[in-house]
Amino acid sequence: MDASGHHAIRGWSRALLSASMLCMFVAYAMNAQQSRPTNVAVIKPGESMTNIITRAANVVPSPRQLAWQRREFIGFIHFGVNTFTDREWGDGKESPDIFNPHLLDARQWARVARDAGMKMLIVVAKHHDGFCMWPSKLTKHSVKSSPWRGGGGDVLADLAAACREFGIKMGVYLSPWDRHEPAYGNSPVYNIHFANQLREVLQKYAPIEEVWFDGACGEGPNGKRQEYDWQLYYRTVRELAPNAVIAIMGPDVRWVGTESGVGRLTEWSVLPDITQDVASIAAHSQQNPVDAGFNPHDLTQDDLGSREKIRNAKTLVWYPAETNCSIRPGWFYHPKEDSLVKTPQQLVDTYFSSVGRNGVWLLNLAPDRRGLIHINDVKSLVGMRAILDSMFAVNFLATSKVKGAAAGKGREAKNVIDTEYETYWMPGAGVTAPSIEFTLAGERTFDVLLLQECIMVGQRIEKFRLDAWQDGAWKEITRGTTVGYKRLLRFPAVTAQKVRVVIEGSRTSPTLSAVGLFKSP
Ligand code: FUL
Repeated sequence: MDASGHHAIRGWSRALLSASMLCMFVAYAMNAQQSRPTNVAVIKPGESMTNIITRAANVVPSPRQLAWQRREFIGFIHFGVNTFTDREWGDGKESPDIFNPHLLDARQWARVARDAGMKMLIVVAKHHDGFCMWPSKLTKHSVKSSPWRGGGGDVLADLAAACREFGIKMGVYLSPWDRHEPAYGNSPVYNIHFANQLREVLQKYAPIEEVWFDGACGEGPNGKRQEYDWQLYYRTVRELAPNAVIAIMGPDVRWVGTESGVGRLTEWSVLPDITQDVASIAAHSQQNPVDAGFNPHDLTQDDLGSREKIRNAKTLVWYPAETNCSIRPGWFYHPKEDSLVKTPQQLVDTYFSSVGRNGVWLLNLAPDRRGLIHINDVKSLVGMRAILDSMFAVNFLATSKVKGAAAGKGREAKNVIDTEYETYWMPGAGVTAPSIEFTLAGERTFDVLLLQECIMVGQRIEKFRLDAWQDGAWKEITRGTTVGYKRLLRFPAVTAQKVRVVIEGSRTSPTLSAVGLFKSP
């Protein structure tokens, strides 16, 4: 994405197989798919719409995608030479002398993140300016050449230790676009250089759980354009950080399409034609089937995964949304933005528009020139956490009587109010419009609805509503379309003792892992 928030799609390559090769491998791929649920499905030419929809309903996240989704809320750290030049994009000519965060305390970053509820911090190890936050052996342009700690500092090492201490995971952002590196633009040479940088980072600061690749790609110093070898980068990540999701310009996690922290009201995690390389899906069916044929394209439209969109798909892939935004207007720290930090209420709203819309929320923090997260940002995060903790403290359904026809043992309606995500309610086979009813312990006033599908089974719900029993009749309170991993809806407060969730449409028998009703403070 460039500074104006527009995704740079220059340089995205499309690997398309010839039609004949495609047909040759389809049969093989289909068999490979049938053995166990995977995060990719191949559609046979001429397959019926009903079949395609059933296939879509059975695509599931890979284990690493599932672990990532369950983190829900993660943080970004934008910190580097731009912090000292008051810029958003450096040009690579910055002197390392300017980098001196004399009070840098990565423990403060990790503590603030942990206390806010974040489960991971993704640190910018190298931004477009090429200045490395770790003492890379592959360039002099790093913390090693700076006055900070006499050249002995290492931001990544400090953060890795702090994340371990505070029980959160670590991810890295490494910009392929490098405005300092002379080899940039000399494609084969730079690709090896970049893969080796990745290698350094993934080995030295293991375990890394997310690798964030941005699409920006500018001119090299020799005026030549750099062709990125994504396949080499992916192989390097898979080899050294097998649990890491590769995000944005990668096959595991998709950019939601804006930088406002607002996901779609209808957010499908199963998308058509993210990869078209059917042959490689077959060849890699036991491992990373999506990687080799990964085909990044513009995914910013409103509708990415409806029936209409997948009607002509060749492949279907689990490709969930990461919803990013910054706590300040910029990604990097600027003193003039100290008064422009999002308020606790704005952060709560963003929680609803990201996590509450089937996304993982990636919130950026920008440590200042001292190397600390500014007090204004800390206060907003603490305020947000207090609101969310009080809002979700009591689920009024936890003590309710639950009624809903179930597929059988282990799929009972009461599973939606235990606290296990793994247990779920599922109506009988072929029932795509069931409802589930709750009789609360007494009359309660609530204004937040939570729904969760069990995505280990797939994403299926297309349309639902919440009704409350009032004055002798069911009254509609709110409604929505997709659910996915988590859906949160707010509405004007309602008082009732009996409610029901009506699923009005689903791709096949739906599941619900959790249903909750809460009251905002
Ligand atoms: C973009 C970059 O160009 C911005 O500077 C920032 O790092 C953002 C998260 O990604 O593509």
